[in-house]
Amino acid sequence: MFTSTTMPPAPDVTRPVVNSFTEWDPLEEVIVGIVDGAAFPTWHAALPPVLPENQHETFRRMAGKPFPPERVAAARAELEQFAHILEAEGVTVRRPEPIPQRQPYRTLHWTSTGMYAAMPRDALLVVGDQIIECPMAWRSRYYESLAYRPLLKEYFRGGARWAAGPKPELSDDQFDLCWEDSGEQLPPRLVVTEFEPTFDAADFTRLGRDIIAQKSHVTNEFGIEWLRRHLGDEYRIHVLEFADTHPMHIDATLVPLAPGKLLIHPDRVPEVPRLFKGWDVMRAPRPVIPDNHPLYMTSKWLNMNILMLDEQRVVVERQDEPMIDAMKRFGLTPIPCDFRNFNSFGGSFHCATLDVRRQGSLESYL
Ligand code: DAV
Repeated sequence: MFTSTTMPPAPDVTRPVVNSFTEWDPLEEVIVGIVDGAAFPTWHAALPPVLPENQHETFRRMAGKPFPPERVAAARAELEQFAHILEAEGVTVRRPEPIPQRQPYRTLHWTSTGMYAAMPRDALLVVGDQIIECPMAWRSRYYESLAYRPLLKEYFRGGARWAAGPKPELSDDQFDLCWEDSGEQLPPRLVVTEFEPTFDAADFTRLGRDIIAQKSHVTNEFGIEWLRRHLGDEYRIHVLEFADTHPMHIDATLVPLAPGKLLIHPDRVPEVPRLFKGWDVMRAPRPVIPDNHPLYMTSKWLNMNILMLDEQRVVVERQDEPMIDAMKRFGLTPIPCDFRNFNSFGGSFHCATLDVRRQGSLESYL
């Protein structure tokens, strides 16, 4: 286990401790999530719109109970391997501190238990030299960012800007309690209302001055507007709509790989958005995860959820040969890593990480 108390080596070039403007500038420091104590969340109306149909019964039955220990152990081992691979590539790896996930907490309106600190990409957004704690829409994720507080404090002391979206009440007004699946209808009916701002960082993808966002079952217009105003005139947030009937997180739909290189979901992005005119576009190959492999929270399109170490090197799931081949054909250098057991918990390399520091500065690419 890597500890987050070891200080990272000082970088050769003085740049802010938090510095990341894109998904592809050369990576220097990254937070990798942990699955310690991972538990099924308390059942709530926000879950069924995004959980796979075949998991609803399990989530209702197992609410507040730990995920199967053998699955947690297998995912933990893959996370360790992933961390080793990143270190071997010259990246400093940091880890959150485990916090109790099954201990009930309460607010004025409701009680819940937690879930995990496996996906830093959802809870924290890095834009330039600032790190933002997201106002997440799931009650089970209300305190998730606490696992990262030792790191946030350290980065702040090191000169980073540290901010947080307004903590949402997540009262019943925040949710469409009569939500029903709108089937293939687009745009889909979303479970989150405009009561207060909510967003997960994973509904945004960064290309320097331009940030692409989507509305989803966790990210509302109010949340996007809060972020737009918070970031100010230096950034342009573009809200795109995709052919995704159950949107939650953009990072298995539209994935910028490098300047001029874009990976898209072949069905959810039937037409390349005009913003990307002139870019080389690769349609993701169909995922190869077998049907009997448990995916508690997502579709199989996690094959797209890659991590760029720079404009060339990309971490890809080892068994995902079609994606490895596609990346090579696209001129990239895939670094294979076993991650299928981690995938069960709802994400892959992009979800499991937060790029705290990359080289580079604020530029325009669109
Ligand atoms: O395709 O089910 C996965 C994104 C996870 N952050 C999907 C979305």
